[in-house]
This record gives sequence, C-alpha cells and structure tokens, in this order.
Amino acid sequence: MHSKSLFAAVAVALFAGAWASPVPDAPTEIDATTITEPPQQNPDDVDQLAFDALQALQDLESSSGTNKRSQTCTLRNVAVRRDWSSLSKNERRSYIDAVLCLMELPSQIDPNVVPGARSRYDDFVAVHIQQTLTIHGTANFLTWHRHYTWLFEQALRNECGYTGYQPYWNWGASAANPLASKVFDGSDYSLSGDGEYVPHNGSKIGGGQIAIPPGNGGGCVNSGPFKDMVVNLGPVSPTLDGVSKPTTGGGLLHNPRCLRRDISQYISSRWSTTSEIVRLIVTKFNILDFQNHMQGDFANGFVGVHSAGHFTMGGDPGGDLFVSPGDPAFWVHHGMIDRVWWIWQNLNPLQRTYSVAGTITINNNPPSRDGTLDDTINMGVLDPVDRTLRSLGSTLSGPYCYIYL
Ligand SMILES: [Cu+2]
Repeated sequence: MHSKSLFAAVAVALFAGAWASPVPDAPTEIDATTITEPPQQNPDDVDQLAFDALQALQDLESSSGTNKRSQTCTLRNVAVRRDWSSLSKNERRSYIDAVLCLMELPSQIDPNVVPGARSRYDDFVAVHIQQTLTIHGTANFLTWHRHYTWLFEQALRNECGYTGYQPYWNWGASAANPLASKVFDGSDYSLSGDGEYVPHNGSKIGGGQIAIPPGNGGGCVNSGPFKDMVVNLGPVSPTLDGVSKPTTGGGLLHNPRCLRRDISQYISSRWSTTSEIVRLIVTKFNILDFQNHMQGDFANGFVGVHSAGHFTMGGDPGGDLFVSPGDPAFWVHHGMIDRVWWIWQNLNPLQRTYSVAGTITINNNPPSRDGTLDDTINMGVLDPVDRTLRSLGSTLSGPYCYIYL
C-alpha cells in the first residue's frame, strides 16, 4: 500500500518544507495521487488522519463507476492548502502582502447598508456581521465558513495577485505556547503577535458562561505586519474586559480603532490540543455530534476547538462572534476548521460528504426548521451566485478543487 517512488519522495520533501533558498518556492499544484506517505516529517496524529483521508480519496478516485469524481477536478490537478508553519518565509510574506492589499482595495458593498466599510477586506467582515445569527450553531455552519474562506482565498488570488492557497493554523502544534508559533510570533512573517499589555480582567465566552483569565496582552497589537491595521467595523458582541460597543449601528458604522489581542495560552493548552482535535475527529460519527462538539457547549463549560481558536487570539475583534473576521488570523483559524471537517468527511466520504443536520437559527434560537442540502448560501458582494449546501459539500467538486495536507 505504501509503495515508494522517487516522485513521492520529492513530494513528501516538498510538503515538509524542506525546500530551502535559493530554490524558488515550490509550486502548490501537485499530483496528489503520488503522495504515499504522510507529508510531515514527524506527523502528529492529526496529520496522520489527514493522510488517511487523502488515501480514502485516492481509493475513491481510482475505483471505477459511480464513485468517480468529476473530470475537471482530480487529485492530479488539485490545489493543496498547507500548514502556515510549513510555508517558506517568501510564501508567508506573499500571503500577508495579499491580505494587506485587500485592506487597501475599495469596498464594493452598498454604503447605505454598511456605511463603515472602508476596504474590500471590510466587505468580508460586513457580510459575516450581517449573517452571524444564521451561520453559527446552524446546519450551514461548516459549509458557510468553508465557502467564506474559499471566497477570501479567491479574492487574494484574483484581486491581489496571490499565487498560493489559503494556509491553515495547526492549533495542536502551537497549543502549549501559541506566542512561539509562526502564526503569532510577531515577526514580519507572522500574522502579528500579542496586544500590548494593559491591565484587565480577561474575557468571557458565551455571554459570561465561561471566564478566561487575563493574558499578557489586551491592548493594541504592536508587532508584525498588522500592527498599524485599522479595524473599521464593530464591535457587536465584545468579550474582552474594557471593550464596549457603539450604542447604534449594529457594528456597521465606521468605528476606527486598533487591532487588539489577548493571546491565551490558558485556552489553547486546554481546548485546542492535538488530543482534543483527534477526539473530535474519531469519536463523532454523525455530522450533528461533530459540529456541536466542535462549536462547544458553553453552559457545561466545554469550549470546543472552534471557540478555542477564536479565544486563543481573543481581543477586539478576534473574540467577537460577529466581527471576528476583522482579525486577520481568522482565516488561518477557519482554514483549520475546514481542514478538520475535510478530514472527518473523507475518513468516510461516501457517507459524510453530503451530510447536514441542525436548524437554520443560532442554536435553534428562535426555534426554526431543519436545514437541508437544498438550502442556499448567499454572500452578497462576495459572490454573485446562490450556492446550495449540496454544491459545497465536496472540496473536489462544485466551485472547489482543493485538499489539505
Ligand atoms: Cu463565523
């Protein structure tokens, strides 16, 4: 089963980040049918599960008949989304520069509806604010955020000349010390580091159901590429002690301020460890249990990996359920959310690729009907096409053609 070839060895070395300068950055389209070993040199269990998921897709693609995937997207031409920490400095910097570019491009959203939007980046934040109550704790949570992250990747590529794909933040690898990770180390090749320390009393999850003790930040991010970033929209549901929201406007008015974080090792070391991720993937056997466990159960003190990622960043707007995409680390976090779902789906692709459960209102509040695969997602100025959940179930069909390693 694990037949080796020179090509595979090259591919493995390539994904392990073994290409050092002066060799130019590796192309990210590769023939994924040639991958016969886990891509990381020292795979943690999640990387092994990702490899198992890829093998299931390889088996599915090589089998004939009705299981055959579409002709346009195959594992031979698929895009590969990779771990932020495995990217070269050049690759990380090109992603960062594309995000900064989106923050410079003009907004396309209706200024009568979202007067506070100042950039194309803000358009993404605004759409999330507008739809928050129908895309979290709902049947479309995973699909909506998959499509949202993909649209962001497409905007980076099509509007800002980025040639890579959306990376992900492998939470487990940095759970013990997030500030030491390549995501948050504050270097020019990171997504900036902690906020400046200001005395405060921590943060609250779920309207106060779970208290997070203060970290060493709480103030404005003062290192790395986003230290001068202006957050224009929100807050709507601030969670960091000392942050208040405007009395009117629902977060859509112009409210320029700095990016604040309170990076929480307390949260990451408890709630987004490799063992927590593995437990989520291997002990949840239907989509309802999987998505619920992922999003947490605050009344019972269970944070879950989704909130854990958001509250590892913390701050404003990172800890705000509505405005969280306003922190540029949102996208690598939701890259990992999508990767964990992708792994879970493809460990049993025939049963799990097109599977939906839950209702159409946040935690069924107010009570609503069940969601279905025929429900549509509408992203407004981010995407002119209404998409059914069914059309977004597989990352190898519909608008998508990508996998994770
Ligand atoms: Cu969200």
